[in-house]
Amino acid sequence: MTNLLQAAEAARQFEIPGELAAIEPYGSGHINDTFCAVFQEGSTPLRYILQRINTAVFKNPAALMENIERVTAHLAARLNGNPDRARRVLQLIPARDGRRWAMNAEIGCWRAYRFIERARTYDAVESVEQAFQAGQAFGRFQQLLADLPAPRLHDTIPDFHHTPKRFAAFERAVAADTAGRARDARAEIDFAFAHRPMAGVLLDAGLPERVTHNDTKFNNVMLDDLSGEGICVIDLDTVMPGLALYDFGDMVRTTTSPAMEDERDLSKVTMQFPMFEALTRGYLSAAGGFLTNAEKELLVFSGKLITFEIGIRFLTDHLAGDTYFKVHREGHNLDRCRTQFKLVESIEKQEDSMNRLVSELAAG
Ligand code: ADP
Ligand code: GN1
Ligand code: MG
Repeated sequence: MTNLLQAAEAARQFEIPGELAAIEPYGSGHINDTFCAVFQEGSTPLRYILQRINTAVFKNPAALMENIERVTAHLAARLNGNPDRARRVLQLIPARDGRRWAMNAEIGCWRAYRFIERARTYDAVESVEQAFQAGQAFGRFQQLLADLPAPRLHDTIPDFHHTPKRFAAFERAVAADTAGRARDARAEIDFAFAHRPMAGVLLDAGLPERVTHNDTKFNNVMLDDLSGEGICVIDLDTVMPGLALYDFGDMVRTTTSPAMEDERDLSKVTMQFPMFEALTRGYLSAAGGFLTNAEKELLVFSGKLITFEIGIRFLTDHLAGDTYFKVHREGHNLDRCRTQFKLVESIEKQEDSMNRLVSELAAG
């Protein structure tokens, strides 16, 4: 974990005018360390987001930052003329040495963004309007990046959504049982094996490669405080070539259940049909124009698959002794796995009606 002194030292590496007045940990992500820094220039305090990139997870930060630079520049160009552009696309602050990020042995690898004010993220969805807004914002994100000029973006994490490879890693973790936890996770392990046949379906469907976000958690879209509009997609570390359905699937995973990802009371975890309807309407309002029929037919399936995939990733990490996702309590990854599998079951129960709805929406 990064301490505040390191974060303050990192903050001073960037082209930010004024004096550092305050800095504190921020957000609830599982991978990077995020801080909010306040700089005071004269009487005006301005906020910034500082992030330490987890280089155990992102092994090539230079490639990752090049992706982010290209993607944010493209989005900014596409939003040219929009009076609210500064809040609708992340804006990197350059480091004092002119690079887009700062790095040294003491502090690690850091970037800084302008703070998007008068908007916020939510860890759990609260209304159908929010679900619609999230779907539309991520759909628009894909749409705006559809004409990103060559070359292809770097794969910041190769095979990130390759579910069969995720499954193979899970099987290895069960066999190794490094942390001696397999015995107490029998029900979850059995659930995973029973669902193995679906792992390869998206990859085998011959769907087109697009520029996708790949981590479309509901808390990765900022909603405007006044209008509720989904104004800015954030957390761009995994923007890379992928399938549109990786994004839609992760939206279903995180935007249809009212429960937190680590909720222990599984009775609260459920795929709420009205949320799914709003999410799908929002997504199709932006992405409906470019999606192929094959993609539309697999929208519901992608929700089930990506929820399953993240579930087996949490379970794998639990079995391996919590080396990947940040954990804040004993059994945290197992709790997260359980909510995912509960949600898979909830989707399975409603799959037919969800598919009927998508056919109606896609047709008209
Ligand atoms: P993580 O990978 O850890 O999830 P994020 O990039 O999603 O990191 O940032 C963590 C949180 O910080 C977000 O959920 C959001 O609330 C906040 N945040 C990130 N970037 C900005 C920004 N530019 N302006 C305001 N808040 C931000
Ligand atoms: C991680 O960084 P964060 O918390 O937005 C993970 C995602 C998972 C998510 C589960 C690089 O996302 O793939 O879906 O946790 N990111 C990475 O909450 O592995
Ligand atoms: Mg995030």
